[in-house]
Amino acid sequence: MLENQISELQAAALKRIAAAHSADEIEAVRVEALGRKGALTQVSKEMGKLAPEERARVGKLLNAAKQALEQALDERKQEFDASALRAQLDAEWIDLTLPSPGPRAGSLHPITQIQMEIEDLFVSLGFMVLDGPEVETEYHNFDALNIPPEHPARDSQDTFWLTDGNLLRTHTSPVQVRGMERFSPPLRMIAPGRAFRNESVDASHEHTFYQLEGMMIDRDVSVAHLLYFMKTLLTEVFRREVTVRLRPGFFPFVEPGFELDIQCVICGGSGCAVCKHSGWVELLPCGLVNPNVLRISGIDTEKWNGFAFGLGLTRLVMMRYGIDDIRLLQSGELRFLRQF
Ligand code: FA5
Repeated sequence: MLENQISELQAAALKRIAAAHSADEIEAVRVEALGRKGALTQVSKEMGKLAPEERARVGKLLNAAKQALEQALDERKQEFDASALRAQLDAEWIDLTLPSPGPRAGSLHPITQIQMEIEDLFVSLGFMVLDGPEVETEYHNFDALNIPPEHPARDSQDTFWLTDGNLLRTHTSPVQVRGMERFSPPLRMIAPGRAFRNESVDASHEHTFYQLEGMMIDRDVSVAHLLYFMKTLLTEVFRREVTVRLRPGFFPFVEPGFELDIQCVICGGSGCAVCKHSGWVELLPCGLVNPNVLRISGIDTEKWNGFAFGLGLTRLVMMRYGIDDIRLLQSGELRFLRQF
């Protein structure tokens, strides 16, 4: 009786194994035939009731059936595993002979982009682009710009002094002095670069920021020349009408001196954190070069005069792109930088 049952169970299970479509189906057959509650396991429980010699015979048959099923199950499982692996390899196939896509291309920082645009503009107007050191002498940063040690104007620029008496330049104006030392008039120069001030950082102030200095020395330079160049600069950068205002400004190295402010483009003039709720952003201090400055650098003030300006390049970039917090520009945040 039991022998027939074993043979039938074995035949039925082998048939199902052969017809299986997936590894899951194979596993189901294994559980149903050989599992703890499986059909063959039930049969082996019945064997206790048999006479000893019969038990040995049936036991042998049962073991043979189990072995046959295990083998069939393993073979089919291997087939399914192999075809799953093939499918995975096909899906993940890559051609290693293709050239590598290379690192993702970056882009120029928005400050660099605008700096380059302004350089192109001024070069087309006959200006040289000069560079100067970020670690400056007290002489170039202050004295030669008509700011002697006791002058209160020194206090308006919180300075990072170095232990050797030098300093981190507080503005790009010392490059004016270096330009006058190296070249004789007529002279047209701009000098973009970083400036450093020991001030508390907020939406519109950084300790490290960019300025772009400009200077023109020639015969009979007037405020009209200065305004022409400032207007040309702003029209080029903004490519649209922007509202500006000119008010008197004091800098010991210019006389007369002006502050050219731009109406805040972040809030349209109604007031926000960037313009400190005034509606205007200080952008472009400028003026006619104080004759003392020319004299200190050995220029004959009977023959020559000039204008100078110190554009707040970082603030200009904020106005051009509507960036409402200066700290974003030096955050290194790629999600921000990828927009430019
Ligand atoms: C100067 O630094 C003068 N050297 C400019 C100058 C040059 C005047 C030539 C006349 C002739 P001021 O301290 O205002 O001036 O700074 C110039 C501009 O730099 C400001 O209008 C502002 O746009 C920008 N700026 C100043 N401080 C900061 C700061 N902490 N963060 C960002 N931008 C600043």
